[in-house]
Amino acid sequence: MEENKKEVQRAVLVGMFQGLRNEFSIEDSLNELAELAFAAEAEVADIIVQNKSKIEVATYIGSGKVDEVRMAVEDTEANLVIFNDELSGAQMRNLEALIGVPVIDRTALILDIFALRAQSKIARLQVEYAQLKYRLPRLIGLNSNLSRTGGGIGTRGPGEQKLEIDRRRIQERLDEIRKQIDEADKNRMVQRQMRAKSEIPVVALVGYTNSGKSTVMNCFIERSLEGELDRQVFEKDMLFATLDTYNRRIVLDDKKEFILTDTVGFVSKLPHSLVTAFKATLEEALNADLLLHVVDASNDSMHMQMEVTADVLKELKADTIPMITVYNKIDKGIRPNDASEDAVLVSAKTHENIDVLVEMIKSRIFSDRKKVTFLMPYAEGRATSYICETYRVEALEHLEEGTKIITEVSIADYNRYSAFII
Ligand SMILES: Nc1nc2c(ncn2[C@@H]2O[C@H](COP(=O)(O)OP(=O)(O)OP(=O)(O)O)[C@@H](O)[C@H]2O)c(=O)[nH]1
Ligand SMILES: [Mg+2]
Repeated sequence: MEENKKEVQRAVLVGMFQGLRNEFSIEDSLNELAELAFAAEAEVADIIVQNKSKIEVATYIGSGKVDEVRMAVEDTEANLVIFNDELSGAQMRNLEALIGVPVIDRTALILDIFALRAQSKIARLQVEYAQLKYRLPRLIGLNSNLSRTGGGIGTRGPGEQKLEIDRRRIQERLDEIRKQIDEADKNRMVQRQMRAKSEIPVVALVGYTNSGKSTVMNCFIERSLEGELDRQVFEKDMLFATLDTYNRRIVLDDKKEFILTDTVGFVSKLPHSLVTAFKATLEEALNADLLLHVVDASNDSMHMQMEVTADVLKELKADTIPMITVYNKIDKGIRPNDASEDAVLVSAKTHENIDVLVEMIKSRIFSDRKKVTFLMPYAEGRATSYICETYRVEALEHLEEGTKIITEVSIADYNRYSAFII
């Protein structure tokens, strides 16, 4: 991966203005693209915008704009063009022929950053899977004279040498990775079931990349009674600092405990293949009892970022999990107006209001437990096994009339099975 990396990549960014979406202006969108390029270790040489709603089938942008891009590339001695929207293989090939340097799109760029950052075996497999899925339908579009196998954005990552192997081999590799990912999923499932058994609630941090999820996580680790201080997670001012899911046991001052999960951040136009590939690790978050949606309150694009996060959560079917909106970075002076009782303004940096957040979490994950003694008739086998699997059973006895179970259950289950309470 390293050998050809010395050459600095200088990129011309190209965006098409297609009307306002999510209050996200083309400028904001291209600024974010510039940050993504920076995260992939490229310099931005120039930015070109096309104000047009119609997409050219062959080249995405109009022919005049293609000329403009080509001249910008020549003027700035750029060696890469990055489009803000997804291109087809044919569009890439046509554009490369006209412009003379490799052309990639936002999706390839994001995949590349993930490839650079992926550390764990599972994250690397997931990224490779997403990259191959992205490349498969674009194979025909690749220009052999502008060889992409030499390194650089769009070609890096665990799968880079495999770029030009044929479809069948790619498909075989996809199946192989799928198997390994499924295997890892199984292990995770077992762990999760063990946790469910032990009845420790799970709280997951979700949100836009760079919003401060890992920093919030570290706040909690510092406060945890049973110190796992040595197990702080990586926080950094860069996009996609976290690619793996991290679980930490947090013990609050009243000895109540929960599992806190840190997850990969989201970004606008997050490639679908990545969402699918990361679904398994994200599912960890999806199974949480409570989500903490961390928002960077100091960011101009805060509302758009919140919307993107909401959309991804919806796609992952996690939008029904109770959620607290954590407006972070208020030390920077911006305090959003959100009077909802599910919102809190904090600074993970100065720890301001973290105690308020702790109380909110407590009231949501520990409030609805009720100690109860059931006498479950033997005809209610399914309900009995549900209770035994879901909760920690303190005592269980088989009597003549049924199974006597002493446990603590949620209010919902308390009401649902109230007929069997003795
Ligand atoms: N001023 C200020 N900076 C913060 C605060 N919380 C986090 N940061 C900074 O924001 C940057 C991103 O923080 P992370 O915790 O890595 O963000 P993340 O959401 O985990 O990001 P990804 O893992 O990339 O999705 C770091 O430079 C943090 O130091 C805060 O409350 N105030
Ligand atoms: Mg992080």
